[in-house]
Amino acid sequence: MAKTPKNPDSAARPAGSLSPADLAGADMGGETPAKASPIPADASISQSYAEPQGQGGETRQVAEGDVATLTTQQGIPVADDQNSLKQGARGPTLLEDFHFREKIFHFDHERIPERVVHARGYGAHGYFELTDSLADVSRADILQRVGERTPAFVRFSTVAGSKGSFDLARDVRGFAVKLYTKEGNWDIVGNNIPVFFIQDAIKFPDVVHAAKPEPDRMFPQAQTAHDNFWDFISLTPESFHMIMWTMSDRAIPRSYRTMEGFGVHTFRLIDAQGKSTFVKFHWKPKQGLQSVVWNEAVKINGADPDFHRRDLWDAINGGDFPEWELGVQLFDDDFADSFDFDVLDATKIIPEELVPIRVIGRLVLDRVVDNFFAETEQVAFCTQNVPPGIDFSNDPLLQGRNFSYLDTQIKRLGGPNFTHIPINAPKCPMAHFQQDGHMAMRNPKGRVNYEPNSWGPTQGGPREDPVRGFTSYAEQADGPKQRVRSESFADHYSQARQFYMSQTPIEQKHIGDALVFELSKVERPDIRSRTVSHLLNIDAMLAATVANGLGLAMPDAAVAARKTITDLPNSDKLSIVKNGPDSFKGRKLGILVSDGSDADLINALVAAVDSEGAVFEIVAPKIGGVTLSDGTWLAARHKIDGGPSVLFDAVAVVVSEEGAALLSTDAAAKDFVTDAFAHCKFIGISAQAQALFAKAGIADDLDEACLPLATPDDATAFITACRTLRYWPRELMVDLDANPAA
Ligand code: HDE
Repeated sequence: MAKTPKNPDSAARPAGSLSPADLAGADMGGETPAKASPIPADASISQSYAEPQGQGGETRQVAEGDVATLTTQQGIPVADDQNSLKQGARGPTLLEDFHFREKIFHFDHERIPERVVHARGYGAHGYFELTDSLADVSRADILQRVGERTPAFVRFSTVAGSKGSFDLARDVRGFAVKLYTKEGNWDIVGNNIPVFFIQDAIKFPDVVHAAKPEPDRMFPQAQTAHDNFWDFISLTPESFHMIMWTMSDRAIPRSYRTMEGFGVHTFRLIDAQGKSTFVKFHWKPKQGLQSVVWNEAVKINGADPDFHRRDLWDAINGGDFPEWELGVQLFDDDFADSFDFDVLDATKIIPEELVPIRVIGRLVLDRVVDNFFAETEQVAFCTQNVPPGIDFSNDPLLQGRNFSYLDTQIKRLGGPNFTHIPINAPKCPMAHFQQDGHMAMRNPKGRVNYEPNSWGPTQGGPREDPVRGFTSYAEQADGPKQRVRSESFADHYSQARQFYMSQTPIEQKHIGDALVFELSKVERPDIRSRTVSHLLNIDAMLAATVANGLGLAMPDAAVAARKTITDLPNSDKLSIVKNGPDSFKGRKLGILVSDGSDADLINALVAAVDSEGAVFEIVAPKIGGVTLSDGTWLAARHKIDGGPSVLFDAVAVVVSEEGAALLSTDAAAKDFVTDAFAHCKFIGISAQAQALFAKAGIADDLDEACLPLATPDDATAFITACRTLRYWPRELMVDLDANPAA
């Protein structure tokens, strides 16, 4: 926008009718006048509303400065942005007021349709760096040269909730990566769970309708704990492998930074000779895997519905750039033929123990967006965006997606030119004869807009390149035209069982708890019962736990199209707990303090957190902070009511005797410690803080993960202990569901 040294319109303005220059002169430093309060303390409000523009009122002097003039979209300078044009101070508004009409018209059109699924999401920029060349199996340019970096944009999302829903829904997370390669955009539109609910894309509208709020009442929002979802699931045996994952803690991740990502489908890599190798894509977080527990998730949604957004924003802005390794599982037709399951079936994984992962690169997110709408909301991922050297398999889910994503972008972004939006535009040269349409931004010059043409190399425009161009893998396809599901897709339970068996006992408990929770929200007993009948084909103990938790008579097992294979080997890679981080780095300690807190202890804790590469936030009785034992003042980040312990990975309570007495009278302070305890967190406790735990009723239950903070030396031991993340044995002491007799 043009900068003017002085606002030309300021001379004849009434008091309270401010120009941008006035605001900048007041306190905005000339940067973002629109965000400042329109009415300064000394303005006469009544005068501002009553007096027509340019008549009476004091003249405010414009500060000399580099201030942009407010204009309309057409560039017309605006004199008054506070009052619409009226016939008389109390008269009707005039249609002639083009500034008013343009402003309201534009506001009325600010929203675009939210995504049908994955509406709530959060994106960031970064890069992909190749660490191991795949030139042996793919001709894709991005996979050739070790060390080369490719710009990337990633959008994480939940699936079922609408745009304004909360982050900690029990849900699959989208993990969509756009790689701006030199041969065009490559979108790996994946999830944090490597399998899907359905095998054929034609069932997608049904599974999504069933998961979304029920259409008559439009609730529940962002949750699957309702009749329609479980009705559909219990009639769709192929969904049960995915159900094991969504009922596990994978569906309530601690952070986007602590999730894996998966391309889900089998894709193809194609080499320069046209040879195909099957591939599955995996993103492995350097931060390790971590999730929260369900009761914690429920409370986080109230305390900070933007928990995952804030976490990513803070980490990147704090210089702690999240990173994932890109791994590939490569296999050929022989493996595919010998595998127990069909590699085209998206309800199946290929265990890493069977086809090891080859790490070929790293993805680093190092820049937040400048504008959420322009980038995160308008980014348009399309599964069909693949460069030469990558190709599709016949997975019927993938084939359906290749239609759906282009289609949905046209609806959402309003026309065929969404590739002209900067976030979607390739960063490599483009040349084609597609033209016109809504909002065309990049319009070709010259006379020729077709080919073949005979206008010669300089005027005739681009030409095909049979060598560099995208060539589909020449797969032989044959067979009758028919609507069938391949027999090789018929095993619905074996891998569900393998997943369940591969979990640690605490993770198995969480799966059982989640099923009981969800089905307890289902009103129809027959749906609950039918769901348990499928669990019997997965594991009898799990089915018994869930039936018991529901107070349900055990039904007969569901009729299975294929008998469950019960001896598939366990895979450690499927457990979160077994793949957690080995440090407290990138995680957050909440420190509850009061006036008189031990300054040496606080300083030692802060130093230990720093040297671990973690972060901390201070929680205090008042947001104004506290005065420590040595007289120094410590700023608070949260007032106790707004900083519950669910926001932190671990907590330390370092209060004075008076502070403990004061906080003992406060329900939020007691919740702070009882929740930290119930969620199996590591807790550091200063000697004086014991009184708070006693008042909260848990002093006698404190265990080995509740560490004393008696002297500054204890701080390092405490932070070292926090590396373990959670002290799971405690859960068995604090949860009714852990007691089989209950
Ligand atoms: Fe999507 N999916 N999907 N999906 N999906 C969309 O595209 C669709 C599926 C995934 O951050 C939509 O731009 C069909 C599997 C992610 O912008 C839509 C089928 C996987 C995102 C669509 C699937 C995904 C979407 C909605 C069944 C994991 C968010 C808005 C065949 C591999 C991308 C949009 C972002 C978004 C269709 C199944 C992942 C409607 C038809 C399986 C991460 O086109």
